[in-house]
Amino acid sequence: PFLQNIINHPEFISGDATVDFVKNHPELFIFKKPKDRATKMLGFLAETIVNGNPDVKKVDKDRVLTKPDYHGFNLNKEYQPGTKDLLTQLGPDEFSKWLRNDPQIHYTDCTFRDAHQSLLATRMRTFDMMKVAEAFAKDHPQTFSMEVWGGATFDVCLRFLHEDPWDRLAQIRKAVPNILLQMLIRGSNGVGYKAYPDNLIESFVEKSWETGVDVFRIFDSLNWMKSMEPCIDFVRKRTGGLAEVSMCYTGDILDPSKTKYTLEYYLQMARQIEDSGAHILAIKDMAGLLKPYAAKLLVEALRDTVKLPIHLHTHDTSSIQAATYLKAIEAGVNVVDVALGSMSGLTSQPNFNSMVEAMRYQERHREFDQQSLNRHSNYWETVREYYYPFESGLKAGTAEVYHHEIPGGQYSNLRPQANALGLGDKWETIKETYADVNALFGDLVKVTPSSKVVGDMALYLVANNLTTVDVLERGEEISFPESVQSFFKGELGQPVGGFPKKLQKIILKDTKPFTDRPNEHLAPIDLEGEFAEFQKKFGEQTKYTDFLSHQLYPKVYEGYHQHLEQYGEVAQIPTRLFFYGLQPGEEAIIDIARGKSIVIKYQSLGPVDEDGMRTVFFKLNGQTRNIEVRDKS
Ligand code: 3PY
Ligand code: ZN
Repeated sequence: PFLQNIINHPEFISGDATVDFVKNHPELFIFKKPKDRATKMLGFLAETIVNGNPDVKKVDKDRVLTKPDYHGFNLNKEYQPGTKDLLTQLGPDEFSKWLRNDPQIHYTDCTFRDAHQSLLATRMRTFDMMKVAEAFAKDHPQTFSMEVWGGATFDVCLRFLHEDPWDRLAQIRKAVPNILLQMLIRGSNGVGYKAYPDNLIESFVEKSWETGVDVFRIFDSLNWMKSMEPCIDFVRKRTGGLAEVSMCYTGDILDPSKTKYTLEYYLQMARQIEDSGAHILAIKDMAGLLKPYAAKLLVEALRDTVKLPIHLHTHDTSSIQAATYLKAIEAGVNVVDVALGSMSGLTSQPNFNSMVEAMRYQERHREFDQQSLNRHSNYWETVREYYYPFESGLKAGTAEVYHHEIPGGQYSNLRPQANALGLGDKWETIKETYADVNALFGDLVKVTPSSKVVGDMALYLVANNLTTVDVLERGEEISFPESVQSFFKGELGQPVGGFPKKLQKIILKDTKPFTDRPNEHLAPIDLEGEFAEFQKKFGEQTKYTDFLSHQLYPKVYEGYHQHLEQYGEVAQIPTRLFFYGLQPGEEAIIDIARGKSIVIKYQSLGPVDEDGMRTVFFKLNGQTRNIEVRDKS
């Protein structure tokens, strides 16, 4: 550390250091004793006991959180071969042909990604997944894939859960060696909200495959093919995985008055997707707008138009999407996305357990052990309670979604965002304004990040008591949210049918918009050189995947890194303790490393002293340990 202190000193770096440099800087000799893992973890627990977890806005003291029941999970059986083994055997092109012709319906379980992204603001922790991942893989080897990564999970892992998303993926891969693992990637936006240099996306894709992703569900938030093409090529060239390319479904192909997103529009896009080298075609119905009879029409027409297997994704916000699946299955769809019972429905996917039952005795039925699916669902029912502060509040299906078209994954985020801005009581107006903004922007495909642009604008208008009419009449005086300006500048690409020109001028004022791929304006990153710089700054122990996290989310990564330095790894802390701390007298056993556990007992809490500090009294493996924490209340 001494040498590090010297060479990183500004005076040393600037070349101004003289022979007296060391003598003149006694502070270089002050070394902090590195804390051990257990002490760091106690620091985190003490902080949570005194000040709460800053991510939990309101604690319900009366809520009873019960322990999940593992009774019946049998880990002593062998893994049966599944789709992952088949992909290894056939390779992606042959696998794609096999899937297209396989007569039985396939299921993708989204419990570990989209379900909690859409129900619990993406807060599901690796800890809870790892308790059942192995059992799930052993109990249901006939599952087509498990969606476990990407979308918003990457950001939330680092930002709020203080976990390394790469580590989550690696752990799941280890526990699930037999079933395909799937991720959601936003094309040129990676797992972020903006365009990144192409070579960064390329490296990201390659590392994702190496760490465990098999199926890359690629989409573009404006359905712009040009923006997805590089990502498709990277999957084909850099991985042995499957490029699943999406068309995001919006509007209603059955409505004769709608002329933008018609059946012909989707068929045309599907042809382009086939030509792009996709292995699977995904219909990504992110808001749950695909009605049952529209699904029949669309899937039948797609089966006739392209030779690719078809994978259907939806959200059950309207609560009739199981009917959509039945119609799509009749029409020949190959895979449907579901979530385990207790994590399904509403803004999440349709119910896995019930879909399987609905298909029983039908030609395309695929056999699953229903008792086992229910056991897994029951596990999540108990665990879901731990996440109660993150529930969206939606209690029943709503046909309103056909009007506002808010994606399931955004719905559970927009509401807390509105609350945070003090607009909680204007929720109705916000939904209405969301629809108005969509119309004003020319009727967009709305999915991350384009949906965020519409959401930001809606919140902005409501917060400032403005309407879309005001925007058109006196937009020159309005300073629009950054995401809106960036969108109209073309930084997310080009929307279907182009930008509304008059509005674009109002928003951009004198700035000239792009008309080509925004990534083409970004210089490639010197990955090797930058990684070396990164390690200099964050330490030799950091990995290349940390570097990629930092490239995608610099500020978020810095926060994560700082938390890691201060508190060590917190992913192993059981969820109830992570969010709510321990109760006085409570004892917990925490695995801090493979085969190494510590026993922590929370004894009591001291009063606030004159400096605003409190002492938290613990026993660590039977030894008294006191931790000082500033009381922020
Ligand atoms: C995401 O991009 O996170 C989504 O889930 C889009 O539907
Ligand atoms: Zn989704």
